Amino acid sequence: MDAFEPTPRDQFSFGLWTVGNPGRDPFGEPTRAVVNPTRLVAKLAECGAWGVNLHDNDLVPFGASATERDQIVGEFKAALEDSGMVVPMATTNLFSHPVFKDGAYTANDPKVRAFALRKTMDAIDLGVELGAKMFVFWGGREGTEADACRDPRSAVARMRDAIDFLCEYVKDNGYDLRFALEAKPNEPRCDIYLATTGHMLHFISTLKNEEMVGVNPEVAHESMAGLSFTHGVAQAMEAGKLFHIDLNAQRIGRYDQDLRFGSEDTKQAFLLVRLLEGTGGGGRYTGPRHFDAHAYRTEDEQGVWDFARGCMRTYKILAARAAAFDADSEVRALIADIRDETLDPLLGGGYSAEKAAALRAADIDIDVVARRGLGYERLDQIMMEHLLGARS
Ligand code: DIG
Ligand code: MN
Ligand code: MN
Repeated sequence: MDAFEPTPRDQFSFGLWTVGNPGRDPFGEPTRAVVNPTRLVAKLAECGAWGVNLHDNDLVPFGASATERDQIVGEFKAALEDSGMVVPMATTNLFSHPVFKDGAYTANDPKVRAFALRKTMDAIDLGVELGAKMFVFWGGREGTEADACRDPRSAVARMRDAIDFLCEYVKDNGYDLRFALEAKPNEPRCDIYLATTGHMLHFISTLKNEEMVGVNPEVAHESMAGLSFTHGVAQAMEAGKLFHIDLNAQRIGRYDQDLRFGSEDTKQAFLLVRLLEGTGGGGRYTGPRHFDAHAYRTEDEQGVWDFARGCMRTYKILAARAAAFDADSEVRALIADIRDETLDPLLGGGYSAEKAAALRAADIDIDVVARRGLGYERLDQIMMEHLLGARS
């Protein structure tokens, strides 16, 4: 087995909707047959994945009877048992059925908001039954085309009411479950509320049970907003709120492409993996490495498994490159912290009048500092050479 062969220890996971994507797009019909969830589980295990995630209706068709639901869930549990796969995360489809055309939790019609809560409670029950410890909320329809349709402040308030209610539902049932909120700026709506991970981090601070709630940033979504995904993930990690992550690839300025991980902006994928793996010295992300992506529409089923293997393999190759980069003595010298025994004590640990006076009295020759070269060209060139395999 080569060094980049995935193992369950890597905690790679895929949604049923990713490897089960039949290749439909807004301009064309499916190019692949629908694959049964039990086969998806077996094939993912064969590829070396650890976990499989699902929306409620990826497994239990909308409107299925209780008997049908129990039979389907029973078969799925058996497939999990046979394959050794786990279900780390579950979520609710609040975007496919036409009833959600004006949103779910933020819809103007209380009947829609009530139905969305009921559907989510059922999906939470299903996720817990399958062993999920994380529940993702992606508000794909929580947005507008005709912006005058509601006061955007009421949308935020309705979202807060829904998440507060569902946190209490989890507590009332004694479930070991946390929530991860996933942002996206647009598509399928012209504008989606709570558009970026930054918006979500503030929103979480306004919740009654904020300790239960974190974020699930997605590469493609922050990139669609023109933002640095790595910086958004870093802020979430620094706040202790990176509860889950959706890995894929995206070309800037395009619709949500959900491409194979690392297949577009390799430099940013490298910097992201370096951050998550902590090879640069910071804390390591310990949650699932979830690929919310799907194969090109051109692919047959074999191509889907090539896609899945490619996501995991690229992640492991980048992790190895990041470890080599941060072990490189020239890199360590270039990014070593600059120490100043006089100024360092003044810069952390809060304010005091003494510190203010000392800052005013400090001898800082800003012209000398301004002339100092930082060596970042050399640093970035070394990184590129590690990435391109010209330096190890
Ligand atoms: C889209 O990026 C969303 C849905 O696929 C799902 O609800 C969520 C979970 O990763 N991501
Ligand atoms: Mn996406
Ligand atoms: Mn996603």
